[in-house]
Amino acid sequence: MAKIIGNALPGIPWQEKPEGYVKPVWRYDNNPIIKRDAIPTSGSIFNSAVVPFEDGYAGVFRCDNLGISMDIYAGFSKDAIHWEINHEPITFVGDDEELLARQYRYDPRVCFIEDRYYITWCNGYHGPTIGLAYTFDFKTFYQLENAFLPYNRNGVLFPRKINGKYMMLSRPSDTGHTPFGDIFVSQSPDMEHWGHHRFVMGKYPGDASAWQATKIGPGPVPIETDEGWLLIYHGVLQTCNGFVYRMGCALLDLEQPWKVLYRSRYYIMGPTELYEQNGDVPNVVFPCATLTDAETGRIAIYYGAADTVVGLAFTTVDELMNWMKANPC
Ligand code: BMA
Repeated sequence: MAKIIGNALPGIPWQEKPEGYVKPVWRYDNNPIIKRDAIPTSGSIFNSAVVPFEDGYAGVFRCDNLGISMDIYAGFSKDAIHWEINHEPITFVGDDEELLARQYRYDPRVCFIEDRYYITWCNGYHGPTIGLAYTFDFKTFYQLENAFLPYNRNGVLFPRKINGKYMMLSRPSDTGHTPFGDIFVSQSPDMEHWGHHRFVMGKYPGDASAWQATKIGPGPVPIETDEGWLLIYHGVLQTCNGFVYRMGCALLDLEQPWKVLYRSRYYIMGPTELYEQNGDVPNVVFPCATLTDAETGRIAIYYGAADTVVGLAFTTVDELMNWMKANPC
């Protein structure tokens, strides 16, 4: 049995795997948990991130408003299923007006490190790059320097320093709906200067794992286990009907996370439900966060569905480890 290294969180959302179900990830039976119009001005709420906070949970939510302006909003919950999302987007404080000027913000991730919650997101700055900020209370958000030059998406921090350095996964890209993309890791002594970039893994060549043949990108904050960093990521296949986004998993070396120990040949979840196949962008499941319970190995996955709503799904550390090891790339 693999062990999650982290806090016991017995209160996270959970449902047992349905009898006879053979896949490694199963959905919450009352999905989607956040509807597209959960706040008055939202046209869709999807790729979003949640964390344990105080005696409940907090989150940062991607809401595209009725002008299709993409922004990120703070929200709070007692049970991590029913959410109160602020009606106004996050405003950041900081020293540099140029940095604070908003173009667009989307696909947030939230990562608790040491004493604060870091937010990363896809930040418009003459093209998409990785915005970075921190908060202690989900009320005041301090914006830091963008991590990288454009063009980049899917900045995902590791939840602790590794060999004395902060580490961030990302997916260098281009200006548009990038038809390519591999995962890299970058290192920083101070959350400002990022370097020592290392290639982690790329799109899969050939048809043995075609669900990840076009591009891949990191999803939730990696989960530390005694066997390595468990990474849930998205993989994309370009079809004659557009991109299809699915979820997969990989295990990265604890000390050198650019070394891939396992990678699943089969996806762990794809868009098969109506709310995943049908929406503003059909056939998308896009994971951005997990809640984990170290005691039981339970994992709750938060994902955007069809770029329209937020879904919740469940798995365990052993389900994913066994799946990867039984079906390696
Ligand atoms: C990606 C990002 C995601 C989105 C996905 C599917 O390029 O823009 O926000 O969920 O496309 O449209």
